[in-house]
Amino acid sequence: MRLKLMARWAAAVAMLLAFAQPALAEDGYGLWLRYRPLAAGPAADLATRAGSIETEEAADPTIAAAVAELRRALPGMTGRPAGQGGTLLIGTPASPRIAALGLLLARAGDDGFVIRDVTVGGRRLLVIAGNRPVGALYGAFHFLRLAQQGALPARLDVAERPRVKLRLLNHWDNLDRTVERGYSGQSIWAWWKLPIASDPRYVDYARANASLGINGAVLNNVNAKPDSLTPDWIAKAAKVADVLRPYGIRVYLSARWSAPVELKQAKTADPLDPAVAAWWRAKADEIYRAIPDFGGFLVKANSEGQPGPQDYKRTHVDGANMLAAAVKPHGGIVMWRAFVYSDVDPDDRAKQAYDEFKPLDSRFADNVIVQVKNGPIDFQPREPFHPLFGAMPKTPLMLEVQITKEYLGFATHLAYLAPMWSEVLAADTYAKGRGSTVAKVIDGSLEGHRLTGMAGVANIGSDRNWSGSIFDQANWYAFGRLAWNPDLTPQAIAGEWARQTFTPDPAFVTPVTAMMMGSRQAVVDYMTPMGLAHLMATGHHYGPGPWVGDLARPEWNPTYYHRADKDGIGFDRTRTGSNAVAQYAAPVAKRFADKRTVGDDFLLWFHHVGWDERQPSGRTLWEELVSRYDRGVATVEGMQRTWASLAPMIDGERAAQIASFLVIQKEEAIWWRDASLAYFGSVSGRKLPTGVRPPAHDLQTYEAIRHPYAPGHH
Ligand code: BDP
Repeated sequence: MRLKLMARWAAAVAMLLAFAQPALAEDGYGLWLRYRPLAAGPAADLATRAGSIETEEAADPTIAAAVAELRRALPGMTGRPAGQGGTLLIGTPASPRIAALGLLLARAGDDGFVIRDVTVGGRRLLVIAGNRPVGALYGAFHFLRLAQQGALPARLDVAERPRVKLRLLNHWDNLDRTVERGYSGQSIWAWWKLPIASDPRYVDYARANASLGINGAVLNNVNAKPDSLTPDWIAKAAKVADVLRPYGIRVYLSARWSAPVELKQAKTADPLDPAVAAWWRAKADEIYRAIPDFGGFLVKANSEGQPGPQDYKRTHVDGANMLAAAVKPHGGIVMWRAFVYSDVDPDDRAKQAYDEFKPLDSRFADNVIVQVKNGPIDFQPREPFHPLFGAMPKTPLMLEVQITKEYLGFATHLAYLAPMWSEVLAADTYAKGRGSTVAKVIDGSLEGHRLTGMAGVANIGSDRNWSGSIFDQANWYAFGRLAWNPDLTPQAIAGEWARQTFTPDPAFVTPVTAMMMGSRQAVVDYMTPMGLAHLMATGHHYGPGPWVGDLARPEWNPTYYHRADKDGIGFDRTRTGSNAVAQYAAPVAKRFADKRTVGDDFLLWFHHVGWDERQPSGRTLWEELVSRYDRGVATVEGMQRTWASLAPMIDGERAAQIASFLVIQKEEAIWWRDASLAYFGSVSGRKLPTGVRPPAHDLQTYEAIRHPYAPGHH
């Protein structure tokens, strides 16, 4: 009996030790690469299998980076000095020991890896191999991802390869180190000190990206300055490229269309003018001399006042193909953005990209890929998938999502975005019948495209915790994981992130994952429920502004998007309205066009609905909206409670920051709810249902709120 008790007691202590976090300073800098001590069992197992790291390719910088990462990680996790225990061999078939193993590396493709426990000469060996060094590097990070989560399978046999070729961060970073829509400090690129002084942070940035398989970074804002193409700035970019290169990350630049004119080196930027084409060719040659593996250009043209080929009565094709020809001899590409909305007032902004780009299908050069935002308007908390995904079969399309939370509460609101991105990736375009998902469009499998990609607008800055908040790190993480494999589930990604970032203890991971999974819907509910969109305040986009209706262009105004009047609310995009539904394949259009089948996520996106129209719940639309705003606030309150119960399980520093940000989120959720209800109540003339808390202030008070110093706007 006593023995039994003692055994139980010992087991309990072991459990406690297993999950107890040492009192190490945790400020978030380590991201998901913390490599903290594992529980005794997994630590011993890891040491037995990977105590000493060996390679025959140490001269390769990428293999060297992989070995360095393993050596940095393993002693911390196993609690044993490096060099003891079992052997981990890493490399490519260039290594005779690896070549001899016959690992079936075809499964790894160009960029993937195989991780296997094998037995050689009676000795057990753990092998991480790729066909190219970068694959081995990804394999090393994948191995560490598995190990950090607690327990490795008894026999490892993993083979993975990325589904998408270009897995890119788009930095909206300006040359003065401000960041457009950035909420995490300054740009991490300390341009002014480059190219002479680098920064150790660039290496940690590269490690974090490589751990996810991110293989490219556009360094500067899509609203680009011509200066970034001058020799001085090319030298700075080249220095960054040198640091990122061993980690398999290529550098790209956003190009300003009118650069040749603004730099006073050409009289025009007309893409069909031979002198202009020659200027870009020479510019590309110059860049490639400094950055031999330069990835290519990202271009925002004829959108939001940016210059472009249309200024010369030319098309996106003329522009993109001219640039593509300049980088082609060097193997570069052009990512041409479809995010266009121009100075001409469209009847429905949601239709413009499709109208402009669809007729151009099949006309782009083979090293051009068109970059399409997830939804037809602009990174709103929820949008239907962009109709172009089902409409340009002959053109490679890449998906652009926004990791930085311009429209989802900046850095302080906890909103895990993987559910939003997965919703789009899983959306069925019906372009070639059922199952033609956006994921299959962007991974090239639907139409057999080889140039494929996914880009995320980075949320990375100079803040010590990189992303402005700990939970925003999960969005960087989730972006990389989904770009690697668009079919991973948001739930699984949240789990692996939480285990590595905090602790593998299921008592923590299960509730935190549930909290993350519900967080984006909460934002939808308290900001823009039921298909509403673009209701934020002007300029900085901080807080609610549904009443704004006096801006110069119609489609800048929230009133343009919600169309609320005394009878109803919502944008009629059916045949009786703008007919944007017609841009979708027939089965999708049919579903969206019918109020009974569209579903309440997109009801007001596609329909103008009477305030008193009954919803499936039995409530009127007005009552339903009210209940959504309340649900959003209640979810945030629930998140606060969850966090209060979990916080003691992690370090005080991160726990306290998260708790304080949840206070901000709750206040702002209430602000959104109250201001929106005050406004829509005044427009509709409907009273709040009994028992519902009235807004704290009157409408005028909300309308008068100004925030001239809100971050991120330039
Ligand atoms: C909008 C942002 C703006 C960007 C634009 C873009 O408000 O700052 O320049 O997207 O994607 O959402 O180009």
